[in-house]
Amino acid sequence: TGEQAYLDLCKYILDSGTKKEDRTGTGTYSIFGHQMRFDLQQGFPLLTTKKVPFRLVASELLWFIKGNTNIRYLLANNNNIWNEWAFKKWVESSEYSGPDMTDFGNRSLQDESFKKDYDEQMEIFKQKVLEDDSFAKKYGDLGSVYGKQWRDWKTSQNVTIDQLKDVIKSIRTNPDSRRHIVSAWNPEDIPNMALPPCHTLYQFYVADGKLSCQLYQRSADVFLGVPFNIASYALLTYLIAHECGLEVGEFVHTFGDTHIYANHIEQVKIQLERDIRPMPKLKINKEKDSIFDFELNDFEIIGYNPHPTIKAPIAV
Ligand code: DHF
Ligand code: TMP
Repeated sequence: TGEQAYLDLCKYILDSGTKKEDRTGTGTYSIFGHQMRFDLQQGFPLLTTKKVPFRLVASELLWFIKGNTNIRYLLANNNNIWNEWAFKKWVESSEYSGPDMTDFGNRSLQDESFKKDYDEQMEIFKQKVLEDDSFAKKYGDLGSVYGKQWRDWKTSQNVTIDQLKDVIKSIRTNPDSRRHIVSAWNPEDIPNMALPPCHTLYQFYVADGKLSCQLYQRSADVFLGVPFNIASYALLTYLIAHECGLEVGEFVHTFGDTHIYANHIEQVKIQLERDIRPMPKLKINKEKDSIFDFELNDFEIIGYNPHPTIKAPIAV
């Protein structure tokens, strides 16, 4: 369990994963179906064998919780993790007239002079999203992604469902229920999303006064995405437990296609050589109750002393 389970998964994929091509053209080593457990009573599961930027995890989660789907919010919080997927829509649109950005993810890794153009266009794009309201509305938005499905799921009868509010209510009023579920996977809305949801569905469970959460993640970039996903769902569980007057239980992380990208292998090997350090603790502002009122400075990570950052390119 815990961080060791993460390292064991990495090692298992390196040793036994099947070489498999993927949508991004990068290539992966992959296994299908896996589960890890994190006991949240032991501390906050922010990996220590590399530095995971909690600030980015937390601002992304707040963005989901607010039902926001526009990268403007993330950019305003100096969070760049979703830029490529909005940028892609922009450079593929008829309004874009700069240098050709086809396959920018792969080309920027192979071609220095292209990378210069790409970085420049990305900077211009970010500024426009931050400064130009109508541009941001059109090109900063990732479509019906997580925030939309969590807070504002539209039924075919045009009724709005606030899954997050509803699940909190059901945890409070009917803790033994086996139906505490939030789904981001809305089949009819998938074509309207910049990326179909990777963290697809989650369920809560209450026993002995403790709140546990299980996530089904259909597709998992084990080196870059998964450390964020673990911390994000752990934080969500802490916040909902806090609001519902419960202790935290476990985070159970269940995976579909679980892969390490071919261009992350060396990074993973470095990480595997490092020793695990004590888990940090999360402190949350006790003056706030509702998950919908939290801001970034209501959270504090204490005792986090990770090994250094390990950089890796993200597959777009
Ligand atoms: N695509 C792919 N191929 N993998 C992903 O993990 C992924 N995740 C997305 C969107 N698309 C994706 C959203 N989440 C990073 C982490 C999570 C994330 C997106 C990006 C990331 O690049 N993390 C870097 C640091 C980033 C920074 O400091 O700005 C890391 O080293 O953890
Ligand atoms: P896919 O849609 O072709 O599965 O590509 C999505 C990639 O992004 C895949 O490598 C999984 C990764 N990913 C995560 O691991 N975690 C995340 O939170 C997100 C958004 C994506």
